[in-house]
Amino acid sequence: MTPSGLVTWPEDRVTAYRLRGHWRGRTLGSLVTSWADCYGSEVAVVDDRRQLTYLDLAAEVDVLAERLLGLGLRPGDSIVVQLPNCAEFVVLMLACARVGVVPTMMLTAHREHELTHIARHVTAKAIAVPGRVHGYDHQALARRVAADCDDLRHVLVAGEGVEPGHVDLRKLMSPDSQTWERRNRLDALAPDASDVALFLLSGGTTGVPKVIPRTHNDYEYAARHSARVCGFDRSTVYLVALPAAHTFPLGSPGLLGTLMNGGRVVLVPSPRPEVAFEAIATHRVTVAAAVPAVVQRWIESSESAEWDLSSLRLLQVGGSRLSRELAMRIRPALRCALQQVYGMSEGLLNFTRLDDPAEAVVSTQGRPMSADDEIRIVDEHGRQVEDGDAGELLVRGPTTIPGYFRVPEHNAECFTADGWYHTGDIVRRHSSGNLVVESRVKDVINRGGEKIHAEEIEDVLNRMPQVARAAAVAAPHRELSEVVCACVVLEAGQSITLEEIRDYFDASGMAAFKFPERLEVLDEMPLTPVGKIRKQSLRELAAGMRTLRQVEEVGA
Ligand code: OOB
Repeated sequence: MTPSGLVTWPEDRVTAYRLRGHWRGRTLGSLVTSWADCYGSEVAVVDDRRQLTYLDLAAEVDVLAERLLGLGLRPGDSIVVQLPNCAEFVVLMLACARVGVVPTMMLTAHREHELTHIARHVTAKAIAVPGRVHGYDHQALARRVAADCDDLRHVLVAGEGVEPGHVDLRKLMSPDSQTWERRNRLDALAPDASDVALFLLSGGTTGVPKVIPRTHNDYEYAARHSARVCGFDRSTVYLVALPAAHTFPLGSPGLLGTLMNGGRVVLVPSPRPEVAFEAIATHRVTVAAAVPAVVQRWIESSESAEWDLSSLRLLQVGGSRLSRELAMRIRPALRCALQQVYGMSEGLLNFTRLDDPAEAVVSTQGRPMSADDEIRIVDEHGRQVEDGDAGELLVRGPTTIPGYFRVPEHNAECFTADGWYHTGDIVRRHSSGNLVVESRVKDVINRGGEKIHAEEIEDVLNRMPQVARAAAVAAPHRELSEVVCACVVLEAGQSITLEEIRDYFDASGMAAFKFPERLEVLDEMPLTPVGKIRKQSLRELAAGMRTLRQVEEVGA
């Protein structure tokens, strides 16, 4: 059973995707048992506490699935999942899939503002958190969120010191003897493959939360087919160093694509070079996924590192634009092949292919995974541009959602009547046939791969008593590519510092990666003739290209 408020694909495309064998009618939960049958005592999942074979994984998934039902959770109910990279994350996500409970994937960096907003939007019945991470008390956070969300009844904790009233997730998943009866019972309860398997988040949590419902059918296809494109097989040892809740390491092909092929998933809590390199050396990792900001640090550290990285065959890079210059340094420094991944949680996945010419691999962001991904590159009037010209990318296909969850008015803006999703990315087609991402039209700041909606930052800035009017734009940053720049006009007689702004964001319960890192105090907001804030002028100002006076003169 799927939660209401869901936009579904039109019947003709459903039929086509089934007939072509993309959508197989298999739920993610049902895969776990077939993996156990195929790969049995091979190691499936490794984290810093333990390792699980495929048989262990299936046993824990089944036990947890049944106990989730025992807590009163029902098919279609959602659990907000805020777990770091650990085996419990994998077991919980698959246990949910086994019985049709829907995990909503949040980041450990998220705080009260994000968690409460999203928990309410999906009517979450439970929240899963770690104990402490870097000294931060997630149980206290979960308690505050639960107090603000009427439907949220259970706090599940994967960690030490589980507090009274909270549920110990590790105990909940510890298997008794695995019985065929349980397996059969759960098989009989399996959800429909066209139901929602998980909710992903798109960047911000503005007034209109963009929660992305991914069905079993489409997510299973994305992971399975992308694993084929990326050459995953039984020898694949895949490193999850980015947050596992992000669709890149989760299902593009990520940990799911690895498990589907009988490979091994290694989870580490952070992409820091010393942590990732130790895991690569210890577990003989063959494939890793990273964002450009992480690649930069890995390359810099590889020169002085004493770790043996010789097992690494493929580095997948995506999430934000990889410069050609950085791309060129990957093979000499890390001695592995590069694959660029231009994807989106909304579904479409583009990859450079393993046999693409070297030039296309370093200078393009790849092409769609599926032969049935339809793409159009259009100008501002929605007309197709000349081949090779830049325009906005529109897409529809077997992995691209037909709408966000419970936001009909917003869907009318982001999707055309005939189902094309406006990606907001400006792309052009390269002579190789691959796509190059040039810029974007949507008002998003891409901080090292984390997407931040400008509007969300502006809402907080505008609440500050010192601020008369505010705008948030991207300021360029050498490593992270972009950071948040707050542009403010002050109330008469007021002053403000970046420190004060950051403290205010902290007190508002915002995730730290959204805190402004640059501040421009302006006498007046540059406006367009219709009175909208002229963001382009502010971006140029934040880039230190011109003074505002010059910008106004030029841009008037
Ligand atoms: C991935 O997913 P999201 O949902 O966090 O962000 C999607 C947006 C894209 O629309 C684009 O603006 C940007 O992130 N992006 C890239 C890129 N990959 C994503 N921009 C330039 N170059 C790239 N290679 O970021 C995501 C999802 C699945 C796989 C990989 C990344």
